[in-house]
Amino acid sequence: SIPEGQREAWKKHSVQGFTTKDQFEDETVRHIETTLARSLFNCDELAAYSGAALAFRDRLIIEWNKTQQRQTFADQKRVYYLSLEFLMGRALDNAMLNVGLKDVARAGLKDLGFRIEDVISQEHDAALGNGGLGRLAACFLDSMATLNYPAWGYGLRYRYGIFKQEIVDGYQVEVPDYWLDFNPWEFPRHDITVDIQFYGYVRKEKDEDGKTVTIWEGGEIVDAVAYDVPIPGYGTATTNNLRLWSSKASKGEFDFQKFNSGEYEGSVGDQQRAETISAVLYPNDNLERGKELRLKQQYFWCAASLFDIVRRFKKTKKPWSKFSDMVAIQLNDTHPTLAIVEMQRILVDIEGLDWAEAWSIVQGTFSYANHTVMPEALEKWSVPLMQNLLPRHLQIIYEVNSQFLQYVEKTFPKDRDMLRRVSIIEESQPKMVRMAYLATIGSHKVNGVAELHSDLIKTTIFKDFVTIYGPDKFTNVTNGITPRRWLHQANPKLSELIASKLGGYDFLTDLTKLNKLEHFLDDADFKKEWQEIKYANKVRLAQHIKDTTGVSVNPKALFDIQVKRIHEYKRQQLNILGVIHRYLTIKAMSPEERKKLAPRVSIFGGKAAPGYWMAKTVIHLVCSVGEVVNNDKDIGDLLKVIYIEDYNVSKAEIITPASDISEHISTAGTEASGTSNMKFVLNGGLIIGTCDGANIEITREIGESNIFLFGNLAEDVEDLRHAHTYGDFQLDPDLNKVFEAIKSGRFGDAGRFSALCNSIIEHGDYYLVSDDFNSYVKTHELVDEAYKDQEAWLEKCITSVARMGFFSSDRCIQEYAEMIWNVEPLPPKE
Ligand code: RUG
Repeated sequence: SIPEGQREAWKKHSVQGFTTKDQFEDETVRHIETTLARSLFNCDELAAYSGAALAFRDRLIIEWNKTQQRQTFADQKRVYYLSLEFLMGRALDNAMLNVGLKDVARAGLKDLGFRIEDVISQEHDAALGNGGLGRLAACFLDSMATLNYPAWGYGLRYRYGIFKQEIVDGYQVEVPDYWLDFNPWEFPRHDITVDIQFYGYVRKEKDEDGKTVTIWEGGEIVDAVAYDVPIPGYGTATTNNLRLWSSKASKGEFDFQKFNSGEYEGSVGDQQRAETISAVLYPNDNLERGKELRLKQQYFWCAASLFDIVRRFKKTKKPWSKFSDMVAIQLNDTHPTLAIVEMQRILVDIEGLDWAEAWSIVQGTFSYANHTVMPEALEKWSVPLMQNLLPRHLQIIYEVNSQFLQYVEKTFPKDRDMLRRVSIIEESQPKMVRMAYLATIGSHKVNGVAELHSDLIKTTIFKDFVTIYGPDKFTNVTNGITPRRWLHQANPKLSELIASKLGGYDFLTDLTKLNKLEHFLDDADFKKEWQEIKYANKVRLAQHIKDTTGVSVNPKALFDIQVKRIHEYKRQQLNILGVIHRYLTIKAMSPEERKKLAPRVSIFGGKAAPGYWMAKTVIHLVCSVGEVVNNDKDIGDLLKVIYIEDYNVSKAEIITPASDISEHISTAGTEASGTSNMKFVLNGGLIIGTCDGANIEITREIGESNIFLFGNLAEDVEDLRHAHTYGDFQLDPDLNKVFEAIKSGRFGDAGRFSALCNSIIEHGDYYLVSDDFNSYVKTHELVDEAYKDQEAWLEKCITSVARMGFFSSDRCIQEYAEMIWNVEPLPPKE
């Protein structure tokens, strides 16, 4: 550090960061002219964005520095949130709002000749995630900073985030998303580099004291380089850190001999191989593929993060017995489970602790959030693969398993089959490591992400573990969303209207304050303004649809939206089959009957995993139906079917505020929570949904009369599937008519949809589309009816928003902090 004598001079020059419009303009222009080397003659919107972003980045980094210093000096426990995905979206708007300088920036940009909205929209989304899991991590970062928790996120700095989706001739086409061209939000930390080892072999030897030590050596080394992203809290100076690791060939790895002997390509090849580790995000949501590179990514990131965390702890000079008093590590799903094994390796092999002491530190430190019970999404890694890539880790896993099974054997001697059921190693061909079991055994708490889901994990995948550990190890933390991004940023006018009624923006940090909105249900002016805002949001979305698809939709129509990853369990197929049913019904109606109908726009959006053929077929069916319906003169505005290309966070900010109704219609028991359901309701849209995930708690909070529920319950699903398997399956007659229309070629070549239709008609209808079809269609009729009474509809919307306080991610983080992490906030000094 700087010597005492020079500190005064240093402080005098210390950067303060802008607060006024003039200062903002100074900073922005300075960055445009010097950092970007542009002038007022060639400053376009992108340059204006870059200048403004750099000005805000400077501001954030000042607070970031102070926060990090404060957290280092405080003798206090910290949280580390390990997630393979952080779906952050855009940062500039969020930074402006969180530091409270958006109006300053708006005025400053206007002075400089720009509209703030145009500038903000230049930013490329940071799309390092697939869907709900990654977005949850982003909301949690926002809440942890806002609530002043000393917390860091750890992830991977993918060179390519989730692919960009183009719809070409009604088919999804994937285009790589190279997002790092210009990213002002990250700070490379070339001085923070960790050597990560792969492959090699394990041997034992005696140390000087005659103690046997295990040594892992040989193999290859790859460097992990840290990139830091500041995370500003809302209305607080706390600015936390998200550290993302990027892979690079280790200096020792670059083969100079090869290079000097003219094998330039070979030596560059090694370099490229190392860089591949953090090159791409696997584009699968709720689907695991078991690829070696993915396992490499997981270990690379866990090992680098653990090294960093341990190094930071060691600086405190505290004994290891204090580790879990100072460090909480949260695993976002099983992807970071290797961190548990790596921690045990560090403590035993490197720090020389005995096994039992080390293991109790590990268990005290880690906690694991489960996000799915679906078998295809539960991670398992092949034993031979792990043996080759991480030989020492596999030994540790076997040792953990052996001790665990001994305990089970002793405690439940009568249940022999239990050993097979709970073993971390599945005795299959090849043998597999069950990561969810390893994560459960290595953690002190395991939570599900909505009540139903947390109950389900206890009765299905972790049933035996509840018997073994008792029920207290398992808990629930229902997911939430940050109201800063999902109300204030996405829907500024609604946020302003609410603030005008509640006397300020306190609801943004205490969302339960929204309940006061119920006092205004009789306030005609307020309701009128509310309605006008919803209409303006629909006009904005209609414009986006026009610009991107060429289709004009009537903003007065009922906007019915389903946007999320495309997956059979989420049942976009049920939605589009319902749309076809609606189309056929309208076609058969008399002009008189048609007059009574509320016009509809059915809007879909979402990406399919590139290898998920059935999901891609669903997209194609939606587009094909749209092609026919949208061009049917007979139908006009009564029905339009839209596919919004490349659904991502910034599009969600436009789409979410514009719904009248949104669809959350997964087969009961399959969607762990869902979070877009919360976003839509918070923005004054109603929802149609199954009794699944967080829909159940949303119903409890907002009241049954404010939600359109339908379909079979989770408890009936297994019996229905069983019945289907044994031939007890009757296709719903209305659904049959829909299939007949598809088969007749009405929506193009029927052959393209036959596998999709047959998955329902002939192959057991695993997702119960037929069983739920009638109830789905009937419930949509209720929606139509309800929408006719605009006054009553509006009341439902306002009442629902008023009752959404529970679903703030601030509430989640407080629950995690108190129940699981045992960590206290560290607010900045006034
Ligand atoms: O599918 C779940 C969503 O229901 C949930 O809301 C979200 C956040 O908890 O996580 C999603 N998820 C689950 N994404 N991947 C998985 C399994 O790895």
